[in-house]
Amino acid sequence: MTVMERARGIIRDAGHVVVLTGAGVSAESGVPTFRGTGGLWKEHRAEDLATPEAFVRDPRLVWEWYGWRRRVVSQCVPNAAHVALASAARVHDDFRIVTQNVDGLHSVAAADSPRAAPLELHGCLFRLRCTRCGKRRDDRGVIDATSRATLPACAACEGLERPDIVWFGEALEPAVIGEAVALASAADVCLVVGTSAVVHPAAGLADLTRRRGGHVIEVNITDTPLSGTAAVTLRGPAAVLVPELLSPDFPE
Ligand code: BV8
Ligand code: ZN
Repeated sequence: MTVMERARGIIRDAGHVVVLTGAGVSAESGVPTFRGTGGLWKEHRAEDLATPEAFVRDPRLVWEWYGWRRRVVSQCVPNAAHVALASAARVHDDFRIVTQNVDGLHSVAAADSPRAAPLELHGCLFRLRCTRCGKRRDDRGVIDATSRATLPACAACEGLERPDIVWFGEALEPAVIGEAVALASAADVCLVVGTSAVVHPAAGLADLTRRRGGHVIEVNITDTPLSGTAAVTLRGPAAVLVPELLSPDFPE
């Protein structure tokens, strides 16, 4: 039996499936990953810019980075992995997608089906939040980060707006991480796709499934801290392996 056949069997027999994705699921859509070769931007590390301290210190630089990422991501479309995951979530009510990504590509792939909509642990590049009154709004426009005065401002209170994204050192929305923990704890399978599994508390979700007697299946091009305890590790690109794993003969 091949590892793919073993993985397909585990998913076929599963009642509850939770999927945890990271930047690797979007790599073949052209979205730069964090810790791969494209992980740097103008010699800055993501960890240095994606923090509340960096935003207080230099909101213009942080918005320049996010403006660049929004421009890059707005040219990207869901790949075969996003599409296969959305299809499985559409037909199976106990197949939920939890993502660390802020690129919104799972949401685009699920566009017509609320059930296939992902739980976005770390927020979204295309949603802004007012730092003064907390008002949120969806926005796909161009960010003018040429000066502090041109940065996005709240229509309600004129407060400076920030990306509605969870930065390092910031807590995840309690309701969001609470739902993710509940899903992972109840899952028979946690399918982990394209994450280096170094960022917590997201990376800890797979262990919750395993500790409750569930199986972890990992899809990645390299080893990660989860590889040693996964029931099956599928080595290769997500856009190839995920559609094969969830192919049309996915269980009735
Ligand atoms: C918090 C938004 C506390 C930003 C992001 C233990 C417990 C709790 C916290 C911590 C802890 N240990 C450390 C911490 C602190 C920190 C943390 O985890 N640091 C790490 C770096 C050590 N965690 C936090 O700060 C979190 N907050 O804990 O708050 C708290 C509690 C109460 C009150 C106050 C505070 C917040 C974490 C959220 C940070 N924000 N994103 C932005 O995007 O701009 S995380 C960021 O990293 C992205 O969201 C990204 O998704 C995430 C994880 O990275 P990956 O997705 O895994 O991407 P990466 O590039 O690393 O890896 C890509 C993988 O894909 C690789 O494995 C590669 O091999 C693979 N791949 C590549 N191509 C393919 C592929 N696989 C398949 N196919 C391919 N083609
Ligand atoms: Zn406001």
